[in-house]
Amino acid sequence: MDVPYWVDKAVAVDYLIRAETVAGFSMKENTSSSLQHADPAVASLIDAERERQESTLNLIAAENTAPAAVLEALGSCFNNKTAEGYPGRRYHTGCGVADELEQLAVDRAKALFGAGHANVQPHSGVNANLAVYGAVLKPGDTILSMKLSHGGHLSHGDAASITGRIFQAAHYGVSPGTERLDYDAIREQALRLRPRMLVAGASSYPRLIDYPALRAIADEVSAYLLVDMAHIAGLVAARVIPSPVPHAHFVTFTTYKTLMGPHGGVILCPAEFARQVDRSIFPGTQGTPTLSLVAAKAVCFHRAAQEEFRAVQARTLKTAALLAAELSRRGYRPVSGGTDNHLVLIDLRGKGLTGDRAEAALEAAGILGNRNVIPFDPESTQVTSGLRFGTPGICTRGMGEEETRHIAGWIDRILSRPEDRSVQQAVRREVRGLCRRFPLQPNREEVA
Ligand code: DSN
Repeated sequence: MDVPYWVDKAVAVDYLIRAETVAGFSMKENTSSSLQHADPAVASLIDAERERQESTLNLIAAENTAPAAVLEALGSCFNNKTAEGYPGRRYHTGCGVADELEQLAVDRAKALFGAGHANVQPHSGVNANLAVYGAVLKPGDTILSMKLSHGGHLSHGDAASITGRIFQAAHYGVSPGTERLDYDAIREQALRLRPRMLVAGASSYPRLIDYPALRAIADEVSAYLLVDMAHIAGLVAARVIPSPVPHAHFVTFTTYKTLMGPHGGVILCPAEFARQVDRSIFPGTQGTPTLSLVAAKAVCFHRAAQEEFRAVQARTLKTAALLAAELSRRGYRPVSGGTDNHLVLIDLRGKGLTGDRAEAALEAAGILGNRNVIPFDPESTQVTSGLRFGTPGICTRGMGEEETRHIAGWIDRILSRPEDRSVQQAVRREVRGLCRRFPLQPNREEVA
């Protein structure tokens, strides 16, 4: 079987395995005949990506599968509308329906999270964060946030991000002993640095965050509190973990992770900050909103208010804790000892492995996690000592505790002999079998 030039080594193994096993796995034709006619190259890549998603186990903590209703809204004729401004205050004609749509999305976001105001226009989480900074900070102001290497995010003032150039960024981390946030230490730092904004939220912190404690610190130093809840927004919407909304001045999030929606961002705040936030998005940092994305966000919020969604989020929490426990009893150390949310961060050093090797070996077997630095990691961000897993993707397709136990066993089989192609191929076949039992399709046909 020919392997295209763009396929990297790990995926190439997958191609070879597919050549042997594809007979038992039917690839679906998902693209419409109009796309296949207009652009067969793109149509075939979309079909290949669909097949990849169908036949692999997605344990990437930042990913999920959006239902068909979300994808349909995303591909709708709202794409064709330009609508600078806000409902009732546009700079283009023909915006009556667009106004209704955006207001619906705003109202749903406010109701879902109990917020005074919602801006649903950010194209991404980074854009949402930039706009919050722009709403109340001046260049050169100090922000205090979680450091990237301990689980924070680039857009929280990391040196590699423009946010680190615009603002004086200082960072707090986790304690070496507990690998958890130390609120006394954060308070001491805040008292010393007097930041204008305290930023919380993380991409690889497996524990709950104490929002009332952070708000008390922010109030003590007259700082704003921004919580970026991108990873956990679905869990918060389902009320299976505490919400930052009652405690923070600003809350930002993306809609595509635990929330199961489209790729985009949202800002929540009390009504008193509505004008500043809205002006900071448009005209401050963005032009016209992507209305098809706003439509997909509206669908996502509607779905997140339903009982089925809550059940998936509750199962996500349960399976993440189980995955941590199952890996732990096989000798893989979960950072901080376990998890309170959807993700598990594994320290591989006890197994003599690095994140890059482990990630590649698992991918060859169709199990997708990602290499990730752990707190105080001696390795570079390319190599890393850690692997990050999340259970949103498998729970969305209906898997639960029994499947999570199987998956933990497969991870161990692979990582015990990471260079062994025959083990990878054997597990790959079993992974395909499990994926066939839990197709993505039923999720895509669920309620809108
Ligand atoms: N923030 C990145 C992550 O957590 O993987 C992308 O969403």
